[in-house]
Amino acid sequence: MNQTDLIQKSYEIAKERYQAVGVNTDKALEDLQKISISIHCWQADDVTGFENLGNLGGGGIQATGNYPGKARNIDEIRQDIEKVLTLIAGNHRLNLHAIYGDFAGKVVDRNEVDPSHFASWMQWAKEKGLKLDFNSTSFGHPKSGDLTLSNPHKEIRDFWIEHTKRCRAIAEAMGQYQNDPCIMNLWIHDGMKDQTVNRLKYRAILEKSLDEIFATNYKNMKDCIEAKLFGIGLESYTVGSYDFYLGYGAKNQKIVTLDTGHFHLTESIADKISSLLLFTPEIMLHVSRPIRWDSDHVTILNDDVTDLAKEIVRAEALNRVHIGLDYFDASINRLGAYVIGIRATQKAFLQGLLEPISQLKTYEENEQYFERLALLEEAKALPWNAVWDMFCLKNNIAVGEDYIAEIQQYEKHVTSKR
Ligand code: RNT
Ligand code: ZN
Repeated sequence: MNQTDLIQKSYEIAKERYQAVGVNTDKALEDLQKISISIHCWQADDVTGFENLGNLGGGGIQATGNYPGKARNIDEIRQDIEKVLTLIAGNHRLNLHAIYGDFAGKVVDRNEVDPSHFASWMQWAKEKGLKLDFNSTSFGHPKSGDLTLSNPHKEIRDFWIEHTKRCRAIAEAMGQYQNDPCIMNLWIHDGMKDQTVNRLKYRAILEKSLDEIFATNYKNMKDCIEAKLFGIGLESYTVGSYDFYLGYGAKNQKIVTLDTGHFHLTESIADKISSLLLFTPEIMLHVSRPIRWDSDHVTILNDDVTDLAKEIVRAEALNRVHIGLDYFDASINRLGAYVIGIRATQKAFLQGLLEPISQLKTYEENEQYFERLALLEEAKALPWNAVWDMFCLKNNIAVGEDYIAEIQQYEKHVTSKR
């Protein structure tokens, strides 16, 4: 039997099996098709960007590994993303950082960025059917230090306030151009290495800086704010902690970004969804994978990600949750890393869409907790992979592990020559 026939046959069997538990696989496929993932541009080049400011120094973030072939300029990053798009199904978004502007060889400091530096991105994205999202960049700059928006020195703080305000204006221009809100994420690394005595002071400064940044109302962009547990070299105190941003977001109706790599390892990110849905307007996700101290390994299909996806589907919140990826692994083929992470995230959502939710909810309402647990257990092993293969087949993209060979070819002909 050829591959297509095999997939179709398996799908028909899976479809019947799912019908027995009240799940419509055709509907799940339709719903999966509508889920957009915001693909982070920074996996392509280890979060380097295209500024012409010389060697910046200044920390805040770090990719590890030196696998050959990283994108060195805008043309290469676009070429790589285009290749990735041929290996995944669905309509997606591209998430840009401010350091990825089209600066055309000019020196443009962070407090000088404006929408014109992103005009070519907007055009390119439109041609490729991608929508854009955006991020301010406060790391990797001589003025980054340990404190940016929470810096007591007005001059440094104002520099970053100006940068972030400009980024919001850029996001607004993107949203207007693409006729769809651009989601702008704000993450800063601010913190201290050792015991911090006046913890309130820096948080109060950050609150004031944010108020100033958000004073302008825009129609075509949405703000989100991202917390972190700690940064390397800033282990004792993180100004923008989860409590801080949760409070700020609830009070000021801003979207809180949940980066799955930014919490204590035993903390359930899935369980945060239903609380955020009650108190903040929407949710932004950075789907990642924490390993010990590193929060940025390639996303894979693990319980954390499937629990998260299931929770969102169970809460019927797909229209209020923006799904983005955030990892940067420089130790393996970078395009391969994209495809693994995007496919894993889609598989997690497919599993969520294929859950026998109405039966599970009925059991719960009737306090039939044995039945609920039993069905949850059985549902884990239902043939979701046959539905996944059908998704790939219908979208005319590589099925199963077939994409490995395609990435190898691209590496042979393109990235290995860089
Ligand atoms: C860092 C945050 C942040 C960055 C990107 C590059 O810990 O997760 O989202 O990864 O902005
Ligand atoms: Zn993140």
